[in-house]
Amino acid sequence: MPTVDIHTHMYPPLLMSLLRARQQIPYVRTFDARIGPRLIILPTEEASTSTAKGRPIGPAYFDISAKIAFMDRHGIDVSVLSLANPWLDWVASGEAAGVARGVNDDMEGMCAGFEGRLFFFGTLPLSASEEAVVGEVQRLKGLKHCRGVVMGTSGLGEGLDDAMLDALWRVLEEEGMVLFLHPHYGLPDEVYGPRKSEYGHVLPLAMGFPLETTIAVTRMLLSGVFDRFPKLQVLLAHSGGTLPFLAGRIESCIAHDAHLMKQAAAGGRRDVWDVLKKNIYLDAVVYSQLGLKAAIEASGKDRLMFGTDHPFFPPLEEEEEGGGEWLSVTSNVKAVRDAMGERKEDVDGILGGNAVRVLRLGV
Ligand code: 5CU
Repeated sequence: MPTVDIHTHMYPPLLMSLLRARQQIPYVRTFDARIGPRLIILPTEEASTSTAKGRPIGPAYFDISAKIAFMDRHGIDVSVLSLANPWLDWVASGEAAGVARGVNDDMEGMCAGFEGRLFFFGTLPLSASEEAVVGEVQRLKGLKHCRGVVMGTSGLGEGLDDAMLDALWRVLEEEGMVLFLHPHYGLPDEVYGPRKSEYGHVLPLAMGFPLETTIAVTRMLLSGVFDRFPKLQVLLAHSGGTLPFLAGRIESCIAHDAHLMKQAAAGGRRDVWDVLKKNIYLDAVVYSQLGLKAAIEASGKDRLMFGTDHPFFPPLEEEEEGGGEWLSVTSNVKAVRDAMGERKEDVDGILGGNAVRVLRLGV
């Protein structure tokens, strides 16, 4: 059974040239030639006055041969690439459709160069018209290596419980395209407190990202997206944030809300457990067997898929970045093996078999 990485990012050539030309977040810039170019993407990063703000950006972010070398080094047979955050959320409305086409064609070209090893989730021009968004999903469906779409939690600007997104949910459902939902914006800066700058990226990445995803998908659930589109398939980054752990609490809060229960009685509301088992796939990017076991309990072992989050979380030691194994990869593989124990078939399923089946990677 092949090992498949379904959570692995790139900024293809067109996007890199746009990021290098920008003055505002997101952008790529060299503040100090001795430390090289930096990628500034997170809202929390811009406030820093350091010339080492953001993160170093090297070929792993944009050069497909670096991706293949990384895959070979870690025994990854197949990768499903996605544009990294913040996708095209920042692109002006009038340009978004063209940029999305360019980025998606770049992705398709990279995949075609490594037949059988690379597939991708396409990117949507969410700041453009509904027609452009729907049209790009339909166009992506016709690209040989595209297996779904990636997007963040802001939707059209008002989050994923926005009824204006129904046209998108509808076309994704109709075309059988998986939606890979990934965080970017985190939580408001104030929650991290006055000493946040002493803790690097830990609070926004370890807490902000997963909570953002949890809130976004809970809003989809509360607004009835999964009732209106019962076949919509959503792959949640980072094992669903905290959704598996908090699902019981979400249901309990709904059961104690008279207004929501009245609506539910009238409209045949599906509960979170049903949605988790029929509409939600979870990646296995959670770095511990405890989190994985919660994900398996919530959605089932057949709905969990291995990922690395490459090229984010490189080793701190430079020589390992070049030639050794990445802790961020080995800890995820170990978590899968620890969680499934002797059940080799289940280990193989999570490491690759589920992705091959769900994303049709064998054809
Ligand atoms: O390290 C980071 O900032 C990130 C990021 O922005 N996106 C991601 O997918 N992982 C880590």
